[in-house]
Amino acid sequence: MRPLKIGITCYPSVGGSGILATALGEELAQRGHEVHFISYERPFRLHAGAPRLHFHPVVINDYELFKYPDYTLPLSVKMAEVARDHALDVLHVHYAVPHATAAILARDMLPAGKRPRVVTTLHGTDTTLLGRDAGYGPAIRHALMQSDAVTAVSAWLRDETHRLLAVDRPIDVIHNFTSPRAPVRSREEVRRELSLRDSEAMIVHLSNLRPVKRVDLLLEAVARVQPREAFKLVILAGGEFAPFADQVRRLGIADRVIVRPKVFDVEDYLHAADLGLYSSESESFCLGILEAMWFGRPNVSTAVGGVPEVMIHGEHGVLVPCGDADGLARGVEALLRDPSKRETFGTAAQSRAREHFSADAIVPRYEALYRRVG
Ligand code: GMT
Repeated sequence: MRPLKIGITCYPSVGGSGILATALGEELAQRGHEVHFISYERPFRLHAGAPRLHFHPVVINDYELFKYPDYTLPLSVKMAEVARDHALDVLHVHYAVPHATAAILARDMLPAGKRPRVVTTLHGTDTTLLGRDAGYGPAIRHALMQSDAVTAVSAWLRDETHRLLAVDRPIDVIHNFTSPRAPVRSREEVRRELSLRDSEAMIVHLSNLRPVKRVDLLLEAVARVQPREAFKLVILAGGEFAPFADQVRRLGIADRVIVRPKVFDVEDYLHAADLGLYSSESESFCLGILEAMWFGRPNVSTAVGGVPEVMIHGEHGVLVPCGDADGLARGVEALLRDPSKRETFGTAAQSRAREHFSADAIVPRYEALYRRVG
């Protein structure tokens, strides 16, 4: 079958949807397709120089008439331009707001026969947060109904979208995947950089620190873990940690928490970690959990949203009720005091990640979808 020409739009900033979209674009290009990223900045994990991968920046003009700079219109114009100039088969947008609306507008700007198919992938708060907002919900619903295909990164998110947005059309579930690079530094080198004692386990948390991640609960849980000198929490921060500094001091855990902002070599830290810890109040999937699983690490997490589709309680780690700081602390303690349980969970987690959530398991699902709507 002939290779496809695929436009991808996503948020280029640190977040799961941009990470997934970037990895998908790179995998599609490696599989012979021509991939065009369209966004206001180059996606932060997009490696330079890969063949068949292109980046088209969207220029936003801040006219004094506008109280707020508009992104949707210049994005739609750039989408139409790239679709026309490169004869795109598909425009695949990640995170519905405002990408799906811009794509529908771009498609409508083009003459019949020159219009790309629009595939919208829902990632989470586009439905669960913005979908509930009366100022966004109807526009999101319209864009989803007008898309040629809609996917969600978990069955939970699919169901939430049907429920919250009354979207009466099929939504395909295509789970996220991860295709991490091999770690560059050894476990020992990373632990040395972090000044971890041999007796200290490394708990890792990767996130953009947005409110939905409940970093306050994460810190509360960590403060309850005993013995307190048995671990360090390493936060790979994709957002500002400063708002949590007072809580760290108040809980007396400043010597237990290490923050590394804007880390790009996450693989080194995941490989060096002993377990992952997540406390979100909502997650359509939680890529951070999957990334730790890929490296054979168990996770302790709140059992919210699509997380139980990623890891199974008692097989790949520990799941506790949403908001349960004590439950998270007890889960961490159970894994810290039992290395063989960590090993068993980690091995099963790695097998699950590499079998169900690898690029080879997932990317062909997107390729088949593109050809189905094409
Ligand atoms: O929905 C968001 O908050 C944005 C997105 C992001 O960029 O961080 O996170 C969502 O997409 C990720 C990739 O599909 C999922 O792993 C996250 O669970 C999901 N976040 C939420 O649902 C809160």
